Amino acid sequence: MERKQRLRIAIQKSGRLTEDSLDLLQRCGLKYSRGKDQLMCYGENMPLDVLFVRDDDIPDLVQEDVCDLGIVGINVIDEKRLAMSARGTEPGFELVQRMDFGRCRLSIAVPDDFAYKGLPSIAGRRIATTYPNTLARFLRENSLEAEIVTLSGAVEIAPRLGRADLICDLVSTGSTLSANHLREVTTVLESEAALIRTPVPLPDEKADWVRRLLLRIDGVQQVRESKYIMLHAPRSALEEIRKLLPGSESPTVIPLEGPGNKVAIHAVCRENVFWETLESLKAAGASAVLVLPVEKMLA
Ligand code: PRT
Ligand code: ZN
Repeated sequence: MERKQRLRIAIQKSGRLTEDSLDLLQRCGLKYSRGKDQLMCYGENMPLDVLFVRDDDIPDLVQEDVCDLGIVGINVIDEKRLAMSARGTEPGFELVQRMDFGRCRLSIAVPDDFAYKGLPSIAGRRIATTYPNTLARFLRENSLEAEIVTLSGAVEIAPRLGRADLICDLVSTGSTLSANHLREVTTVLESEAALIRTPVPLPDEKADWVRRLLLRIDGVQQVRESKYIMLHAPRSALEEIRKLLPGSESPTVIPLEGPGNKVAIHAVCRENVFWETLESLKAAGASAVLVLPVEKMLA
């Protein structure tokens, strides 16, 4: 197949999204040659090639039609969009779907000794961030005026260096904030990884592969949390057990051989099954409980 006929997806070369992005593509059935340390991987069993780049470059690569698709954080997408609209231009990429990884939030954090009494406390202050446009929108939406100090990194040390009074940065566990004597006070944006695509119409064959890939991504995301659960229980406990099974629609109920009124219950749970759930199931009369991972699912 000619190169122009092959889909190209940009993913982060080395960072927080790399492993999950590659894992997703592999779960979608992609087999590729070459290691991920190189710039590009070629799909062996699908007309899909993977380009490894810095995450900040992904929206531009899709916009410039170098890549048809990209996986990047909503934080990067939003900042890019807002920066473009501030310049009066329209982004040349579309958000297709949010992913179930790369979760984090863009938050405002203040030094431990900052007397924070709600949002008005940040008015007139200097806020360090690498997301000036997203922060500006937040300030606008909350009718606040503050000085935005745009940095290219190491935002968390800005207050200690006297460059800012507070910060607006990405947070996941919050341990970086506490290590820097900062505390999170409000969320500006909830983020996770997302798939973007070029708005340019693709030739039929490519468009068809995009459609297939999206269906597979859907399937992968659905099974990630899903579990297949099997157990035995007295028929009288059926109702209670059904209520305990997280996110399952209609379980299969199979009568068991032998005396007594026991049944086997099989169900797909679309949420993770925790030990607490198993303990509750047991308390409700379940025995021989098995929880199995689901490998593939096609609705
Ligand atoms: O080199 P390149 O430019 O590609 O990488 P990068 O350094 O810009 O990005 P990277 O790998 O740090 O993050 C890529 C994307 O992962 C981000 O754009 C977010 O969409 C997402 N993400 C998820 C995060 C975090 N979680 C996260 N915790 N990005 C950054 N962080 C930072 C956070 O700001 C803090 O400094 O990680 C540090 C640890 O966070 P805590 O809260 O767990 O301590
Ligand atoms: Zn980056």
